Amino acid sequence: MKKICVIGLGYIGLPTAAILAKTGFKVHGVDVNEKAVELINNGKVHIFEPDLDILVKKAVESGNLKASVKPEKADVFIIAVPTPFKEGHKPDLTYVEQATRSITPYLEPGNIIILESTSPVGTTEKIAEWIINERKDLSIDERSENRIFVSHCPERVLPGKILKELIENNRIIGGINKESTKKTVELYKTFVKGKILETNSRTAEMSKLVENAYRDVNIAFANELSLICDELGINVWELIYLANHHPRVNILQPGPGVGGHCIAVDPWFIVDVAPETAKLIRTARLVNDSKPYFVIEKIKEVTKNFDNPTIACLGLSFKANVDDLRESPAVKIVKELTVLFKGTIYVSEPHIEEIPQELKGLNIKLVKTRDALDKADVIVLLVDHDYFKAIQWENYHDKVIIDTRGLVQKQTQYKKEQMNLGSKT
Ligand code: SAJ
Repeated sequence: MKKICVIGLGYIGLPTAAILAKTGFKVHGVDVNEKAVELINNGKVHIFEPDLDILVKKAVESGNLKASVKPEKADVFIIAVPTPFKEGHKPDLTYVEQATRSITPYLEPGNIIILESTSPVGTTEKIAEWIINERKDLSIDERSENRIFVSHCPERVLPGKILKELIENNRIIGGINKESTKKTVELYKTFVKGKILETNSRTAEMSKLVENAYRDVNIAFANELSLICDELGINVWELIYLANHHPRVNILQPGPGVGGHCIAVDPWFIVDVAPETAKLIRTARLVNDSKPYFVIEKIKEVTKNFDNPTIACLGLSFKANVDDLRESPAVKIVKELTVLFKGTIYVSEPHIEEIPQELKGLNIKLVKTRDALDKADVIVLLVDHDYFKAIQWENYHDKVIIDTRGLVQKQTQYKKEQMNLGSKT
């Protein structure tokens, strides 16, 4: 194993490619985004992830990482492309299929093909099938001389901590057969410090889906509590803080909804194959998806007494300290506010420099946080960025604040040293 071709240079593919290059492999990264390819070849990055820019720069300068829009022959092919859902929350495997078909002409006996993308059960076997159907000269029979190896090694890294978790997390590796698992384990052992757990491809696929569904269900529990507490006039942040002092209770934090490309998507892949049985998983999705509408209702309620309120929203990303806006509940809320209110909606998002495509043409102005705070009658805090935690919130007590993350309340109502500001999430 000397050369590795990584298909998809996004939040998973690019850090993986850069770490493999640092480990000493020759890495050929592939992406359909020509601008990203050009940036990477110049030692720059097109996404924000702490320290990724430094790592990519070094990898490119070392000569071990280069990017292109086309695959090349290699010993290992890693597929790290998106797996969104389409109409009816059905998994959309278009990108995985396109990635597979793009590498098929370059494959040779002995090659290892690894799927990192979170995928519905059976996808790794499908990849093998697509390849073999097109390349009759190759085989997945473990005894054949022309065999190729195909496995799933689901990515498990947390955006914001990707570089650390890529190395330190435990990994699950499941091949379409034992030999595929073994070959893939050998590769990951070169850079993973965590445990490497072996299984088959279907269990590996399901395991990743279950991990994210587990988190989704737990966040839904916190979000449901926030609705119940609102009805009962109880402070949900204090409630969770207190309940979490039980040795076996660890309730997560409510928020404006669940975003990102993983937790808001993956549980549907389980619901899709077990629609009658996956009742709790489906309900959790619905609870979390409905939370932005609850926030919008709250904003409507508090603005009733204003003639023409100036509204400022803090944060657009799907969670703290990242620039990723995918499936972000904050974006959904801001968008809806432009429909409900005539005035300009002021938005402050320290991690982006221009209004995202989805919000372009709407009555939104991207401003500095200080300007947003000064201008607003109503402040809607949507993301708990460290940047917003540093604000002295008591200075804004004359404003109406809708705090969807409990950040202001935690800072002003309890002593900071008493409250663990979200570190359990
Ligand atoms: N959230 C809450 N309350 C919480 C925790 C999170 O409202 O207490 C919200 C966040 O604000 C965000 C969403 O949930 O909108 C998801 O954030 P997250 O930090 O829970 O997870 P992701 O989507 O960034 O990453 C997850 C991780 N999965 C698990 O923790 C089980 C990560 O390890 C996976 O690699 C990633 O999904 C993925 O790519 O699948």
